[in-house]
Amino acid sequence: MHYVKKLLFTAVLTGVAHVAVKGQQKGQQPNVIIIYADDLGYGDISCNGAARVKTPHIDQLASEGIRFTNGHATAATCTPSRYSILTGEYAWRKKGTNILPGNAALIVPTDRTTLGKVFQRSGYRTACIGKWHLGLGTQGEPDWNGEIKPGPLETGFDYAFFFPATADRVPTVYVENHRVVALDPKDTIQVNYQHKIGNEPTGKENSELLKMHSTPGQGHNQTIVNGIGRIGWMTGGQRARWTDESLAGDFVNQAQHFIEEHRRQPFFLYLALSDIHVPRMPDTRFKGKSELGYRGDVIMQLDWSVGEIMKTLDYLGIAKNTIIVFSSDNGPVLDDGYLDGAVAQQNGHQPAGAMRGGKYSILEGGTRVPFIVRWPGTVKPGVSGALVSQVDLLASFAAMLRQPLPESDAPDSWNILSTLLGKSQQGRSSFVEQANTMALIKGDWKYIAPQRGPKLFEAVNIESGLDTIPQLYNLKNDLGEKNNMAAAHPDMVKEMSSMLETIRSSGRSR
Ligand code: NG6
Ligand code: CA
Repeated sequence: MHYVKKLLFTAVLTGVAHVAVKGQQKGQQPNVIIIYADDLGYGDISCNGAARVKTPHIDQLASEGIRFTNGHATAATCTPSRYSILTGEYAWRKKGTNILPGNAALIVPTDRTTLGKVFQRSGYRTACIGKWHLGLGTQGEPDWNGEIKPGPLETGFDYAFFFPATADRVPTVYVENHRVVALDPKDTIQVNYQHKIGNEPTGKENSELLKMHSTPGQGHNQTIVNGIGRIGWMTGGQRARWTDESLAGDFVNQAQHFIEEHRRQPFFLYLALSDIHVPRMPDTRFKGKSELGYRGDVIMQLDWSVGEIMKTLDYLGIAKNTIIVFSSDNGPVLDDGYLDGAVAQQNGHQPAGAMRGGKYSILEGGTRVPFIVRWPGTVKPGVSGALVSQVDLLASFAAMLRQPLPESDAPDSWNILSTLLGKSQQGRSSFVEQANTMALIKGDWKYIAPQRGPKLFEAVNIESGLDTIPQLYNLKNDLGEKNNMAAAHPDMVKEMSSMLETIRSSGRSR
């Protein structure tokens, strides 16, 4: 007994020492982890002012790094923002990059530099874990029961563990590399986005089976999986279906495993968490724990996930050699199709902070999101108001790794490495936002191109920011975009609209 105990004790001691010394080799290129939240608003984290929900781990990340107050996704929805972060190109340059159904073909080019390939070329091991939503296969539907490719492995990742689209879209299964995880070959998967297939209950016909109801008129009432109606119909793959309550834990486990396995070599991890996208169905540890309904609970869950990643780095002794970038793919929404308490229990919480608009909107709430960079010991903690975007990560990390970028690739990704690392307060001088129309930010000014459309997206209760007349705002004095100054500054409107046109027609802004 004594011997066993002693042996165990020694093993633990040497194990830890081993990890701490070996894990953090001097002069090694830093590991990079991008933690990409889904639909998290600027004001949803306490370091950006949220008072009704606490995010201690994200706050810690911010206090140990740089908290950017003018950091952007390129678009106000998921697919285009993710397209941009991985390709370094504005998504509006490429057709078919709006919100994809769950059976769409891959939209990321396989023959161009991607964020993952930048790291691969420098000898990093790369992984994509979490939500994909960039399509799979070449055309038509991918073969869910066979080899699912091309996908992440063909666009820069050595390893991938993900779900295909969104948590509210079928197929609700995990894919590891090219295969659905735990698929029973006798129970093949079929997916359809046009009409019902199979005879499984749907939210529309069997609402008595739902554990969370969809918002009337907002769809989400097709095949029921795990007591939740989804977008799209699916049949088969029973054993392979995920449990929503376990999504966060499953992705964190996979991430921890990847980090631990690659702790001795440089790695790049793109960790695209599903929180806080709908359906918001928190693990029991978080269910009912916030004052804001399930939406607040999954903010706590997201914060927990971030904390687990930070703890893993500490435990392995590689925190100082790991850059973490934390951000979100678009702004916030309360009711995105399910009655999960987000509206009923808003409790004064302002998910977009002081900004107008949110997900789907061209107003600042649409793309200005949490944006934190931490690199302990190298990046001096602070707050930065520099204009930075996720589209710049590709060129910036390429610069860090001294990778030349072909002229034709990543046409909108700017090298702002020194800004991201806090050595410069100067970010991009201009930036294009996308949500049903386009907007150009240049210095303190924002110009929104005229576009017909509803003023309010009623279903989600979010101001669209669309107008048939040009809009011009001074973001420095008017972050809430209340005072349209276009009529008073016709020259500025002319200058900015023609600059936007040049960026559009020239095919590049880098
Ligand atoms: C919308 C869905 C919404 C969400 C969104 C994609 C309806 C009515 N709404 O079409 O629930 O899934 O697509 O969100 O179907 S994103 O964050 O992936 O862009
Ligand atoms: Ca999203």
